[in-house]
Amino acid sequence: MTIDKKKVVYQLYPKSFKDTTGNGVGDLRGIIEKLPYLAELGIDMIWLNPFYPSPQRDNGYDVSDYTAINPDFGTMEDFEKMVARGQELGIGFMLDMVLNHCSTEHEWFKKALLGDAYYQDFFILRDEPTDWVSKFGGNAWAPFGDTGKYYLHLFDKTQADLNWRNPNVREELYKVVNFWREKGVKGFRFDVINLIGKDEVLEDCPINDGKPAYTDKPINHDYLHMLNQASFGQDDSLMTVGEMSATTVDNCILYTNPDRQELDMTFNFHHLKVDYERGQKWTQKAFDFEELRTLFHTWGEGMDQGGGWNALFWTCHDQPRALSRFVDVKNFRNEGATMLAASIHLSRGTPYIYQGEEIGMLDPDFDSLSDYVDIESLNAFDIMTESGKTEQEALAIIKRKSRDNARTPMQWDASENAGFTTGTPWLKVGKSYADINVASEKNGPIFNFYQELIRLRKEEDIISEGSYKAAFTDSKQVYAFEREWQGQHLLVLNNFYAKPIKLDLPKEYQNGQVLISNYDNVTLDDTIQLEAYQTLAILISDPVTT
Ligand code: TEU
Repeated sequence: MTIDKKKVVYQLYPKSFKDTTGNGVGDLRGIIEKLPYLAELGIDMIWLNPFYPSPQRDNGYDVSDYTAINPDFGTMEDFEKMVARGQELGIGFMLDMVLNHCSTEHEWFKKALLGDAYYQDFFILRDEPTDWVSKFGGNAWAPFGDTGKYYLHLFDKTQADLNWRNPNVREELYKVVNFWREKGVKGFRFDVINLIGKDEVLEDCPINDGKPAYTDKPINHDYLHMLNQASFGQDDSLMTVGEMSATTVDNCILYTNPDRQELDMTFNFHHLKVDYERGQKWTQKAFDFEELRTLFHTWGEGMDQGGGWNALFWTCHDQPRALSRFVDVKNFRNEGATMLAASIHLSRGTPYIYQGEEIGMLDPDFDSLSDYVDIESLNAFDIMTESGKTEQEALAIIKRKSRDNARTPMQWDASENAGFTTGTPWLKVGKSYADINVASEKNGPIFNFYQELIRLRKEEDIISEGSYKAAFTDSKQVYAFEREWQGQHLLVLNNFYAKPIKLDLPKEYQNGQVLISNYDNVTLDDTIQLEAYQTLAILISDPVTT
């Protein structure tokens, strides 16, 4: 596989992008309508979250039919039109493949429940549950009808884990990927794909909710290689990314080193746990900058040295918006948004933009628990209040951490419901929509900065190809790295705080060229001052040897 490192991916959450029917749910026609907007931004690929038939217990990650379109989102004809229109605009589509589990409404599970032994072997059934904890709270096993057996569900109890040890399951899933390949899609994002390889004998594991017992197992690499060979690996132009839960650099090197023919790149989430107290999500803590920086350096250097490739992102549909999370948005929304963008777009890997980041959208600032829809948040609220937190305390945490923060409707304009729908949106629009929307932000500083970053990646091979090395590692507030490619050097400095900071600039960079910054009129000298949330990238084409 040869991955095109010039490409930038836009993550689009179909349910919340643009509704054309008034049912309050975004749809494929809405995506078609807005494709020119995305073409103007300059992105190459759109990753679409699941739009397949689904009871929507987990917003489409509970798939009940892998090769059809949920009527709420449109028809197969709409899908084909969308792919064709994308092609005209130079935009490919990357589909979300949820192959670790399926909905208990899927016919495979229904047949299994009715006693069909062939389909019972599609799932992970045991006489005795292990002590593993579901990622959405509670035990990871549920009674399998009245058989006396239990089935494994690492997520919600309506998301039954599939048994990849069974070759018939693997065959069915290859068919799913190939079905969409034939429809002309250009990439795949594989959901929690490092959890598919489970051991034959499953054992209790008191560490970390049982994760070591089923995460990144050696057999997982075999399954990915087999999937690759049987489907997307047959077409060199397809782009693949694996979502990796609680993974390691070493495993991600194995998953993405091209020699191994597994995947093109991986998402990991370690950098988004730096505001967790004792590793627990449902807590509140200021983010630990040094931990964040160390993680970026460990992954940046480790993946570079091992020949792996990172998918770089700040926000996705499972995370609160990074802008609200890491930046003083009352005073520095533009500066913070652009600095965060540069800190990943200039790093080594493929950058992903989550819908709304290009206009600096914020968390919605909901007032009550009834505004939230996400099953994980609702479960967490119950668990927190049952374990002694007041409702107010629990709500304050939900407000900071809920996945719904990123899932609110795209803000198109200042009209009612932000121009997302003429009906009632399935999830409320964020409070700031009257000020922050596409109509007011397009061609504004954040949108323009994203365009510039995307353009620079196309022009400068050092951005797409260069190596990664940590820089200024003793700074308390600057995340800095150096890229190198064919004699060129690029130093990228990112001030993560509102407080300005002075830095001594290495001699060779003092005569360099400012490739991009979110502040005007930067003068390079032996000492430079980075302003609030300033990002600054300095290129030297012909390094001076000192
Ligand atoms: O996410 C996997 C995952 O690990 C997260 O759900 C994580 O456990 C959670 O956000 C912790 O706060 C993927 C999808 O991205 C997510 O939307 C799905 O809910 C999940 O898989 C199950 O398919």
